[in-house]
Amino acid sequence: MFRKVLIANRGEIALRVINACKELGIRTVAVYSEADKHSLHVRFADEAICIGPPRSAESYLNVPAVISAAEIADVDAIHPGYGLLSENANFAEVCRASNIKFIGPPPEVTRLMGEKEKARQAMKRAKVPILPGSDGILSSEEDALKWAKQIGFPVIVKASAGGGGRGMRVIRTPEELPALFHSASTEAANAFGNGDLYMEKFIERPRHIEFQVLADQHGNVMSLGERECSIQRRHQKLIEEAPSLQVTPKMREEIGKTIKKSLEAVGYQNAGTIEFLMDEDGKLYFIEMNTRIQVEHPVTEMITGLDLVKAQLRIAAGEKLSDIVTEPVVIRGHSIECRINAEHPEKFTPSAGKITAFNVPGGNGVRVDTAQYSEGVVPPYYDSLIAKLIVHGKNREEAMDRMQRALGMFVVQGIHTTIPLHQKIFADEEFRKGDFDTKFMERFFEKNKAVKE
Ligand code: MV4
Repeated sequence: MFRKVLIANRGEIALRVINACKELGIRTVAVYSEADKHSLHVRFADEAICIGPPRSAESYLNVPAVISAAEIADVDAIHPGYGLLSENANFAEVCRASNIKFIGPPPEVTRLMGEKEKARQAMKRAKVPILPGSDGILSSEEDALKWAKQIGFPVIVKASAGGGGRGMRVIRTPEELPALFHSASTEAANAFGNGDLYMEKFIERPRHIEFQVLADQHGNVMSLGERECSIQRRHQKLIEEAPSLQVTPKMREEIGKTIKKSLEAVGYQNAGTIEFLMDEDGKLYFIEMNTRIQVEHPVTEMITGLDLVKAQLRIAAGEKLSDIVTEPVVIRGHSIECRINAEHPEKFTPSAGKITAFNVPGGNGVRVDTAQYSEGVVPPYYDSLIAKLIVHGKNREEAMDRMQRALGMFVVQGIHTTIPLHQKIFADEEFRKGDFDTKFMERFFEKNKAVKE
């Protein structure tokens, strides 16, 4: 096992990794920006090194600064958390060249999955179901029109280097194709430095369902079931749950087997998530893969009893999956996570500042992952996630009732948060039935006549 690990992140996930390291007897090194001097990840790590000014580009995303800290502290490995450098293949390569273990997949695999169109073709070869779509990058407007006619309108063009909805356009008629093709490509080129687009059949009301996987460094891959992540707004997830009411044990097993084969074929390692869209007929189609630990990993931990971050560390240290997951994985009960963001609950504008009062709920079946505390400050420079409220119950009903109880006891004063929004969602009938898709939040705001912009 590693002797010492640097955590190249901040906030709740930095603390989450520190927790896992402490339980495995690993020394921890925090890095922090000037804005995070009083953060809990700095306080609870064994050592802490300031790596630069507040802006992420000058601190948490500054590869030479992070690597220098790792060398000064003499660590064996770096855990990147999520976001920031976690899916940066160049960073993983620098780690490799510096003889520091990057806790994640090899850079080659990260790079493959980062090129969405290549990832799609790789999954297709491995017999994972994909949506009807273009065979490769669209070479021109004419090529796009040819594919659209073959696939059938509506179609969607997506940036191959993309993610998060940028460089994406839904095209419903041949007439609107030229303008949308060019605006998507320009947007992608500006955002990612690469204007390459591919095309898929557009699903009007998909559900977003993702599968958690673990893979060791000896070629063994294991699927840990799915999470339902359709409750999103502007490509930001708000609520995640596991298992999905729409995935039957048979589907779970079949998709699990296919995933296992496909990730063995690409040489996947460590934790990862395979994203699917579910169409109106309940069929699942691969859309992309995330090569990191995700924000919503706790819901999978709650229903499987596994510790995914500890598993990441043990895998990276060379342990076999069969020594980490020693019993058959059984899905127990139901888990839901609410993302508590420092945001105006309806306008979704960031709300930075000092937290004047902070009461975290607890009790049976409640888990809170946070790095916030009373009198602490939410800086304006970073992601607005300040806490994750996770519940576990014997079934979805109990989990929802527990969430409502816990939301009512979660007090955050001094800044705006999404807590009131979550309370309204958990009182919504459509949500409680579990019958929703990725358009749920649009309908929800319409129903509640809330301020939209
Ligand atoms: C789609 C789609 C419908 N059809 N692909 C949005 C982000 C990106 N990762 C994938 N996205 C979508 N891809 C096809 N072929 C609809 C979306 C989509 C979406 C997906 C998941 C969760 C929320 C979403 C919100 C809007 C659009």
